[in-house]
Amino acid sequence: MTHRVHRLPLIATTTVALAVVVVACAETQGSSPATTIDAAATASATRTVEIAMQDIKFDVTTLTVELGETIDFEFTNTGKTVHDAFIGDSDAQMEHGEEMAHMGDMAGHSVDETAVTVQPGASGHLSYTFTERGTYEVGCHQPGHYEAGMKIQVVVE
Ligand SMILES: [Cu+2]
Repeated sequence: MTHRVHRLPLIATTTVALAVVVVACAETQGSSPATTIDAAATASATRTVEIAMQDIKFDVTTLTVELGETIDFEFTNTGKTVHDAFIGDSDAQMEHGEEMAHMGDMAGHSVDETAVTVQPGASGHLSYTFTERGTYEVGCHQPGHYEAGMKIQVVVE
């Protein structure tokens, strides 16, 4: 007796983040306004952004995020050379660039949770919560890459 294998269709990896914010409007007679929870109210959202690392650029150059939003960056290195991604403001980018330069072949000296290195053909993941308004950058700090424009401008609104 042959057992028939029923083929299940592959469910596309569509991630839909539904942020359901339920605001309970309790009428309060209190005189003092509620303590500020605005940031907390938006902090629950998580969004996945897929970015290809090419030689030598990211396929995304600008990204707008909401204050408190967490972005799951999914990098895929489609190029032929190693790339990395470091998140920070432009000052942090400069500092990180210098650190990388001084590191020489001591690469891997420290594991930085705001940076990921991705080999050709591989994928890398980075999660970051944007808690301050302003402009951030995601930069690749392989020699010459950031200078060549391999960066993403992230504007937090
Ligand atoms: Cu690069």
